[in-house]
Amino acid sequence: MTLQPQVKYRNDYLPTPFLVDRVDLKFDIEDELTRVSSRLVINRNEAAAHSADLVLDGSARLTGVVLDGQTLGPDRYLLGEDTLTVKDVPDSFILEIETELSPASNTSLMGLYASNGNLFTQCEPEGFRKITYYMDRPDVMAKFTTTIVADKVKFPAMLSNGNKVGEGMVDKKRRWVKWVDPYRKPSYLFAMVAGKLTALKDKFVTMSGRTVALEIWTEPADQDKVVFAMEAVKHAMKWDEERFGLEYDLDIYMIVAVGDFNMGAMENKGLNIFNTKYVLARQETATDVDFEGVEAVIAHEYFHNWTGNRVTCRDWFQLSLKEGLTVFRDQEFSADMTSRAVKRIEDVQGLRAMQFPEDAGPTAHPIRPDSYIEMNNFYTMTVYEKGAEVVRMYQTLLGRDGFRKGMDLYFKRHDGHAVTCDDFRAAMADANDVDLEQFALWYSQAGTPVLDVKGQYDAAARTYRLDVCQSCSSTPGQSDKLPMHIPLALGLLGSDGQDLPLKLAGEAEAGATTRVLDVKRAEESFLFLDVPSEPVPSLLREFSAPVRLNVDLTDVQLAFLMAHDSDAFARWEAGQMLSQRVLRQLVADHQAGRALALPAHFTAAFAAVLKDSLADPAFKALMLGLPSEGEMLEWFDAADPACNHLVREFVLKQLAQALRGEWRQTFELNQTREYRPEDAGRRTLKNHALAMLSRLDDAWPLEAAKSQCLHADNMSDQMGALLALRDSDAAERADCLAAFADRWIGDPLVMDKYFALLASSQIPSALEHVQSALAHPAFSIKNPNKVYALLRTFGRNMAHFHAADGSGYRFMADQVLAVDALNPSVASRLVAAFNRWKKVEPQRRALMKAELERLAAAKLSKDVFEIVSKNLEQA
Ligand code: B3K
Ligand code: ZN
Repeated sequence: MTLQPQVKYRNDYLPTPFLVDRVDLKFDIEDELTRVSSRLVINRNEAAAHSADLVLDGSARLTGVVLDGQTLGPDRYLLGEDTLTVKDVPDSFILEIETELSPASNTSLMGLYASNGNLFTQCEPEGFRKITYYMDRPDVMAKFTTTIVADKVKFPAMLSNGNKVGEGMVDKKRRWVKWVDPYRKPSYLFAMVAGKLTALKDKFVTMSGRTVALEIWTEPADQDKVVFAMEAVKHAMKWDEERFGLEYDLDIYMIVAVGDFNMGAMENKGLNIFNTKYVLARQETATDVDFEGVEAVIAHEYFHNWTGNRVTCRDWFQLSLKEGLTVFRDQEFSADMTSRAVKRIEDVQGLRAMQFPEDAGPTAHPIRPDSYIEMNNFYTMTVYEKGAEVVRMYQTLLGRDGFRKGMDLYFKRHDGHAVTCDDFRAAMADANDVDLEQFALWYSQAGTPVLDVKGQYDAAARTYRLDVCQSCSSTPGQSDKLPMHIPLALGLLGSDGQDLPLKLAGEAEAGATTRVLDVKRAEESFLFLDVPSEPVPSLLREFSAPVRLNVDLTDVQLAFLMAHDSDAFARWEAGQMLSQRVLRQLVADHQAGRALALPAHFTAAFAAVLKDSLADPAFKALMLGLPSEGEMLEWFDAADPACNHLVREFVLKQLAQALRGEWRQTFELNQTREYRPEDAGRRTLKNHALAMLSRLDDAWPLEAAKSQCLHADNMSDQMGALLALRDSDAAERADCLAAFADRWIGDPLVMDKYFALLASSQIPSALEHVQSALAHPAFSIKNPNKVYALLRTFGRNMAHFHAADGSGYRFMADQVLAVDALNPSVASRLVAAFNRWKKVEPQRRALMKAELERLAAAKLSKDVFEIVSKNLEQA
C-alpha cells in the first residue's frame, strides 16, 4: 500500500448539503452485463451549509448523466476514483444516472454479484456505491422503487424491497417486475435479487389483524430445508409483538438464501438476504447448535425492521445503536425460546472468548468508535456483543418495564429518522426520569473494566461489608479511564446454601435476595445488615455487566457456590473460577519443571456435577466445560500456547480417567432412541461424555464413536462422534472422516463442517491436512463459508496456528494475501488471527511480528491494511 488510506472521524459529522426524496431504479439484466438506471429527485438541505456542487459516492462504470432532462457533457461533472461531482446544480432537480456492472466478476460480494448464476446485492455499509452513484450514507433516507427486467426463464424470481406493484412482458423473452417500498430508507437497506429460485410460502396475521405474506426463497434443491426457518420467522414476529408491541409493516416479508455471502445475513427492508448457513436446516444436515443459530439470526434480521430500519443510524459510528440493541433483542428471544440460563452462559462464553481479547488488543475500540479507515472492519464483537451487554445494562438498571418505557419513547421520538446512540440513552433516561450521564462512558471508553471485590464479615455487628474497586487498563489512544456506572447484581448465601434476604445500611427492612448495586466510583463500599453468619457472596449474577471480576473466595467457597447458588450463571461462573485457578497453577508448575497433579477437590467438584441427576443436561454440559485455550491466552503476559494446550489436555485426561465410570454412565443414560429436537441438551451432554472418554487409552469409546458416526440419524450425533475422534491417531478417525466427506460431498454446508474438523484437529499433521484441503474439490477460496471453516478455524487452533517453528503463521499470512486479492472483508477477518501477537512469549511474538511486517510490505486492501497497521503501531 503506497498511499495511506484516509481516516474518517466521528467528530467530523456534517449533514449533507442535498437530500434525496425519491429513487427510481431500473436493473436491466443481460448475460454478462447489468445496466442500472437511477432517477433521483434531489432537493437542497436547508439545514446544511450551502454547496454549489453535488458530490455523490460511487465507483461503478458510468455511462450517462442527465440533469433535468439534459445530458451532461464531461465539462459539467468530475469523475473521481470514488466520487462523481456534478457542478453548479439548482436547488431542486432530477438527476438520471446510468451505470454498467459485471456481477459475475465481482468477487468482493459487495454491491451486485453473482452466486451460482443468480444475482444478489449486499449494500451495508457502502455497497450501494458499487451499483450506482449516490449519497451513500445512512442519514440520507429516500423512497425507493425498483424495476427489474430479465429473461423470464433464467430469472424467474425478481425481487426487491417493499411490495410488488406490477409485472409484465417486455417482449417474448424478457419480463419486468416493479417493486415499491413505501418507507423511507437509507441506501444500505436496498436489495435486489434475480435468479432461478423458488419459495416456501406461508402467512402471519399480525396483532392488528393484517395478513402478511411470508416467503423463503432458495435454489430449488434446498426447499426441503426451510421449514424450520419459516417457523422461526413466525415465532419472532409474535415475540416482538408481545414483548415490545412491535408489528410488521409491509404486506410481504421475504428471506432469500445465498451460498456466497460475507457474513450471516442482511436486514434489507422487506427482503432479507441470508447466508444459507442461517436458513437451511434439517436434522440430517444441521446440528442442534445450527438450529439455534438459524432461529437466532432469523429473529435478529426480523427485529432489525424496527431497530435499524424504521429507526436507523445517523452515521456508521452509531452502528451499535442498531446492532447492540438488535443482538440484545435476539438474545432475549432465544432465551424465551430455549433455556434462559443456558443462553446467558453461552453468550458470556462468546463474549469472553472473542470480545474480551478484542478489547484488550490493538484494534480495541469503544462500542461507538471515534474513527475508522474501513467501516467493514467495525462489524465487531465489540459493537455487536459488548453493545448488547450495554443495552442489557439499561434493562438491569431500569427493570423490564422501565426498559420497555424507554423503547416506546425511542420509537415515538425517532420513527422514520436516522439517530445516534445518545438519542437512545436520552429516551431511556427521560422515560424513566433517571440520570444516565455517567452511563455514557460505556459508549466512549474501550477496554474491559475490572472489578476487584473483597468481602468482610463482622460477627459482633452481624454486618457484611463489600469493598468494590473498579479499574480499566489503557487501550490504543485512551490511557486515562474514568470510573463507569456498573450495575453489580449480587446475592448472599447463608451456610445452608439458601439466599439471604438483603438489607443494606439505611434500609428499614430486608427485601429481595438479589440486588443490583450501582457501582459508580473508583472505590466503593456496601454494608449489609442483620447477616446471621458469614455468607458466601454470589457476585455479578446473570453477568450483570461486561467486566472482569476478581474476588477473594476460597476453593471451598467456590465449590459451595457451584453446588448451591440459585443463580445459574453464578453457579457456572464459580466453576469457571475454580478451573481457572487450577489451570493457572498447573501452567506455573509446568513452567517451573514441577510434575503436574490435579487437586482432589477439583475432581470432586466435577464428580458432584456429573452425579447431579436433577440438573438440565445442557446446563450440566456447560458446568463440565473448561475455559478455552483462547481464553487461557488472555491470563498471561507472555503466554505459551503450547504449554496452555498441554496443561488443559492434561486436566481433561485426568478428569476422564478419575471419573471414567461417571462419564460412561452419562454417555449411556443420555442415549436418545429416535431424533426429537427437544433432546438437544441430552445429545450435547452425551457427546461431551463421549469426547472425554475418547481421551482414555481404551478402545471402546473410539468404536462407539465410529458406530455413532456411521449410524446416527442426525447431524448433532455425527458431529459429536467426529469431534470425539478428531484428535485421535487411531484408524477410526481417518475412516470416519473419509466416510463423512464421501457421504456429504454434495452438501456445501456439511462440507464446511468437514473442513472445520480438519482445521481444528490437534493431530501432528493438522497443517498438512489443511494445506491439502485447499485443493479439495469442495473447497473454494472465493466462498466465504469455506474460508471461515478452513482458514479462520485454523487461526483459532492454538496448538497449530502457534506452532513453534512459525509454520502456522506463515501459512496464515499467505492465505490472507490470497483472499485479500479477491475479497477484502473476508481477508480482514482472517488477519485478526494475529491480533494477540503481543500476548505470546518472545519467540513466537517475533515470528508473528515478522509475518505482520511481511503483510505490511505487500499490496493490501484498506481493510487488511487497517488491521495490520494497528497491530504494528503498538510495537
Ligand atoms: N447488518 C448486517 C451486517 C452487515 C455487515 C457488513 N459488512 C447484518 C446484521 O447485523 O444483522
Ligand atoms: Zn444486525
